[in-house]
Amino acid sequence: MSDKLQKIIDARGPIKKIGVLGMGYVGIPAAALFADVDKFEKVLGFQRNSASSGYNIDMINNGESPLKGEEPGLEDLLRKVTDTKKFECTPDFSRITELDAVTLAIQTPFKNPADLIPDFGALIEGIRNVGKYLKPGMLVVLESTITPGTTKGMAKEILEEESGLKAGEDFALAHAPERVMVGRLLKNIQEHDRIVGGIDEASTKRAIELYSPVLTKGKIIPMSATAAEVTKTAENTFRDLQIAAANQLALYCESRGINFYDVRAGIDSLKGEGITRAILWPGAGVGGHCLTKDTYHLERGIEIAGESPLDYPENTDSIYVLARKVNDFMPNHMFKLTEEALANAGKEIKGSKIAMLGWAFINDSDDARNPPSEPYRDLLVEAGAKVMVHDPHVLSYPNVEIEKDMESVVKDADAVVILTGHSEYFKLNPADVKEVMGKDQPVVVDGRNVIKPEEFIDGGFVYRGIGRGDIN
Ligand code: SAJ
Repeated sequence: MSDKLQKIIDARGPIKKIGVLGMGYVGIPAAALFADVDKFEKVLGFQRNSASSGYNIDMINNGESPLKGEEPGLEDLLRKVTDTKKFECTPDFSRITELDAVTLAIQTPFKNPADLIPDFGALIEGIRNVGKYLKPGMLVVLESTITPGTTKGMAKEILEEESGLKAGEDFALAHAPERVMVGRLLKNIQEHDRIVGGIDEASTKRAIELYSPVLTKGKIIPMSATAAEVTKTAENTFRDLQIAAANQLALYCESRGINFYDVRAGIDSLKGEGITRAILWPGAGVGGHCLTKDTYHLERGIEIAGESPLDYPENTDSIYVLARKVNDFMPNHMFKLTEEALANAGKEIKGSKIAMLGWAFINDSDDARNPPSEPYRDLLVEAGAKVMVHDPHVLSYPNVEIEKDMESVVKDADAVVILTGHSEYFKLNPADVKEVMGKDQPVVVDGRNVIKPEEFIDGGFVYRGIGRGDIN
């Protein structure tokens, strides 16, 4: 414990004023919840006044959420904390000097996963802005998902370079990764346990003081900054691995002519005595901003900062990277199923009209970051198909027409292909769909196990489904 830092923090007193950099899916709900804590006096949300997102500032200060999609409770909370001016959004980074703690919730995508190069541009700019106005005794927390080693490495270096202060002596520094999912942002922040990792004990202690008041059901799990970085990247990597395991088993079941869902129910039945066989769900692919990149953060973290050389079987791919490859393969498999089914109906992809149902990467959401639908659509277009896309939630997407009227998309289609498990697709009625398609041998391909195959086959459809080797 750096006594010097603890003394400076004690002299500064309890955290009263907080800043949040990055007014997005993580930063906005986090800032609003901080502002709703009685003992915190003021929260500033920092947003660059850029052409692409400057409009957020006025929206937020009017108590409106610029986030797309349903976020239960967020608008009411935003209105409450902006009406009282407890929460204010500003482009003026110099106001960081007023604060006791600053968090950074900025996207950390990968430029090129193949050679593990992340795009830390926006994060570095944010850290520099904090460094410029950093004062002794302040706490800086990285909430973004980052390569293990970044907090004690790049972040610490930039903050010290910009401020002339020393981390762990003059200011506190920690990593407290976000664990939110769209559609339940506030709930996740309040109810999920919070991993808090300081670069030293004083930093961890100060970060615990910041996050504890926001938690309702969740509890604080303290650890070192690097352990926190590995925890976050690993929890998403493990989820991706579990999904890949389900996808691979589904491909095996297809090749063996059996039903994955029977097998899954069978494996899942082994319970009790602490046995859990959590099998996730196969599907048309893995999208989003998290599972598609966090494996590479973890891999990079081992590659660039391994304390001791990694002991791992020679010339052997990391199972985590292999899992990424299996999950990235699923849109290709959807293409193969579509091709096969059309061939059964005496058709080719070339010249066929394909109705894609679902563009969002996750069900009942408008979030279309890295959607598996995109590589699937690209393969169809390349093969000469006419493609139309329906999604009830996604408003727009670069270079893709997203239709809201499902009938216009399904009309005259040779094949209907389900890519996202939106609730309304569970209600698809074979007779209605067949009528709108107007084909003798309509094709349906189910990438999310949302329809009952028998009903469609009895309705005259050629059916293909992920994992349904018993029917395909
Ligand atoms: N998916 C499957 N099969 C499954 C589960 C998901 O194919 O059984 C697909 C989904 O369709 C989607 C993708 O994987 O395309 C990701 O889905 P997700 O449910 O993991 O959603 P994310 O990426 O928004 O949320 C994950 C969560 N991480 C974990 O549960 C470990 C969430 O808790 C994190 O907060 C989030 O990443 C994040 O921000 O890191």
